[in-house]
Amino acid sequence: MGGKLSDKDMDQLEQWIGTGPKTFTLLYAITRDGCNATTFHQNCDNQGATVTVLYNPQGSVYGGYAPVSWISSGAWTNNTAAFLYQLRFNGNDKATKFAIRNGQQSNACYNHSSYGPVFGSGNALCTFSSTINSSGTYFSLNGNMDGFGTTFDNQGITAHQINNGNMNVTELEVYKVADGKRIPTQQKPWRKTKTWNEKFLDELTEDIVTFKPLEDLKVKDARILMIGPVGAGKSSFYNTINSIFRGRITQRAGSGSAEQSLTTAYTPYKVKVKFGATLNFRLCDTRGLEESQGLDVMECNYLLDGNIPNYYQFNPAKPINPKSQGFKANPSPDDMTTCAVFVLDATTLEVLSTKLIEKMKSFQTLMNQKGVPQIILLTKIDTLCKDVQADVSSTYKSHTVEQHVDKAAQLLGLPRANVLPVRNYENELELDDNVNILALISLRQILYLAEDFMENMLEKRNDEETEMENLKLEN
Ligand SMILES: Nc1nc2c(ncn2[C@@H]2O[C@H](COP(=O)(O)OP(=O)(O)O)[C@@H](O)[C@H]2O)c(=O)[nH]1
Ligand SMILES: [Mg+2]
Repeated sequence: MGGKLSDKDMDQLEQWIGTGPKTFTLLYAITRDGCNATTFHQNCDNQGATVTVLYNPQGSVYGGYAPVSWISSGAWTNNTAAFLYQLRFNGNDKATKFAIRNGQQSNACYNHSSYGPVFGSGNALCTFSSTINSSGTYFSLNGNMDGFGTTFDNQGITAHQINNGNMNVTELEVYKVADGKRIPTQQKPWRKTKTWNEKFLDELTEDIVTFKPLEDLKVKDARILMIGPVGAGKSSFYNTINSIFRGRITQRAGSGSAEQSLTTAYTPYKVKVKFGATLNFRLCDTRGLEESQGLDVMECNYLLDGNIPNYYQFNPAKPINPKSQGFKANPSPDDMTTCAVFVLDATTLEVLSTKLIEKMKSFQTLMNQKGVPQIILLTKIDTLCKDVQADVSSTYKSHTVEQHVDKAAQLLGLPRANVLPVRNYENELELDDNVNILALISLRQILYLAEDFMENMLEKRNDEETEMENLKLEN
């Protein structure tokens, strides 16, 4: 396997051949096997129908279809089904089939042990003879297309309009063509993970259940602060995580599509596992990020430092200040935010207002000053991509999701690795392993960053204490 021919190209060739679904197996490639007639015949003789494909440095792709086996006898193939074709010219799609002319079928292909693939009398397409050495980035084939149009119907197109007037190629491939249904080539994931199965789900669950903030820091629960526009899916993310650990769909955080933010209080939700234990982090729901009336920079600052009491009811008309009731003037490490999560709806990235983006950036400035790690949770990827909607396990293979991850990373100037796509539960009655895996991959990453932050905090505190000691000693 592993040829250059794309699925789309195979579809086109299959259509031109016209006798049903076909599989394509790479028999010969000059960059892999060397360019010489002997190897070509060793690999391709007696293999049945084949297609020869030439790729040139100008981005043109063309070749010929041989309906019966290549042989080394010096004989001509007599067959009406042979054809030449072009797929691309100068990098642009240009799909044309050049069928054999009436009465020319006895000159379809020329089989000779010292020649590579040859089509048509007088060289409609003669690829090469003997051995051709690579000239670095390409092979300068010694064939030609001088007789193009004699055996095959050229439809007014010249050889120049197919091979750019030269026989240089970056690759020449010969595929065996057989009846059968192709399995589309598996797309390479743009982000690698372990295989998605029950074992991986168990491993993620275990990592999260055993997560514990550093003992020395006296932090009981790591606070994860969720920030984002109304309707982005903050409450839904908490519900999704809580559902996973409860083993059933839960809806503790009210979610919906109200114009104004449904969530108006600072709610540091905890997550309970099915039988009793509580996990050592809190997912903190805040109110939305509307341009006016939404969470502002001062409030964000207080949230990061841990000044705002649990369940504090935000009041846009009366912003919180150090004199407000419950304001924690001396927050403990347990109150501090250890990781900030920007929750963004993947489908609205393009239409986020500049004001909103600026607001998030001003929050980031604060976070950077305090060293608080930042993550983007990209929600609703199911409505972005049909493949993901059908099967969440294709998230890291979806090109559409990848593009939106890139876009989100650029938006807030974060590394791509800090953008985590998720698909929240929104309309389900039953849990789904793949939805769980995707959500837990994200949550685990968030907890890792929170852990890094706490380690930094501890180191800083220890260093400060040592310095104080040293100062005392000096005096
Ligand atoms: N299809 C889909 N809908 C979602 C997803 N996440 C949230 N929603 C829906 O988006 C709406 C707003 O979600 P919500 O959690 O209330 O947003 P919040 O304002 O940020 O708390 C709700 O109707 C959710 O059901 C998701 O991943 N996929
Ligand atoms: Mg909410």
